[in-house]
Amino acid sequence: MNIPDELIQALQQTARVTVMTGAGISQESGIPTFRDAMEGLWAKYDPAELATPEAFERDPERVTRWYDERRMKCLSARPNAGHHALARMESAFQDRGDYFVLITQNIDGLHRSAGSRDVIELHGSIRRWRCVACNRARDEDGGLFETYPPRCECGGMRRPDVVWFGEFLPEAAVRRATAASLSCNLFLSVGTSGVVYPAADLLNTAKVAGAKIVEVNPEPTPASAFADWMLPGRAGDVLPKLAEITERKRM
Ligand code: BJW
Ligand code: ZN
Repeated sequence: MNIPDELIQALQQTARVTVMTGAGISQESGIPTFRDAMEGLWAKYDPAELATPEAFERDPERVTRWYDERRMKCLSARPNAGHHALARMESAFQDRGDYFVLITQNIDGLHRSAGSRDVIELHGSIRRWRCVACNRARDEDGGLFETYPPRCECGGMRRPDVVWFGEFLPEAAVRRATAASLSCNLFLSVGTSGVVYPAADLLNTAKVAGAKIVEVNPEPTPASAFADWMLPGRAGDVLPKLAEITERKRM
């Protein structure tokens, strides 16, 4: 797939880029996307029904077991060419004193593993677990928990520090993501269906503020109609090309 000339120019002349990623970028690392059918043991459950505070209240054992198995999958996953390309773009932009912000809806931590230094995690992290009673949180990088739900020293139940439907997103992350969307002149939306709010609104925020919109996705989404450039393809194929174009400017 060829990158249109006007986009090449925009990438090389633009001093302010904001990128937002979704589950599609990690699909090539073997992590199923949210709206794909879940595999194996969990194929019969609808993720949208497990990712709620109500589901956790009803059946904390089932919900924490599901998240713990997904945590294992995320810990053993390796970042792919798409994640690495975004880390390279961050360096290229920052080295020349330009502005680059990476926002992700993903909870898998793969952008950091790929070397991205500054990542705004809108939906939290599956590695971090917190107590619902005393709020104490810590990263969990070891094997599966022994009991479900896992328990805090205080006796309270622990849950993944992710954002479920009906919960508020972390305030600082939303503030930074909104500012980045308002102030960029190129906004890249990568591997997201764009149906979950308020993340989906960031693209509109950028558009209304005057940014050009680029979408990278093998399938059209509701956002495709707003995009100035729709690059149909996998993140791992398209993003390395964009990174290479960005890096070429430095020379
Ligand atoms: C590839 C590819 C490849 C495949 N390369 N691409 C306004 C309107 C309507 C509803 C609402 C609204 N405002 C709020 C709501 C309610 C709700 C919501 O949005 N509902 C909609 C579903 C209708 N939002 C919320 O509840 C949010 N909270 C909130 O608004 O608080 C305020 C409030 C409080 C109280 C009452 C009312 C309001 C919270 C949302 C939290 C979302 N959490 C999840 C789960 C995280 C933990 C977990 O993983 O289990 O986050 S849901 C899930 O969706 C996950 C994802 O981050 C998120 C987005 O999904 P994503 O990343 O787009 O993945 P997919 O699978 O949908 O798409 C993958 C895409 O990749 C596809 O397009 C593929 O084609 C593509 N792809 N391979 C590139 N190789
Ligand atoms: Zn506790």
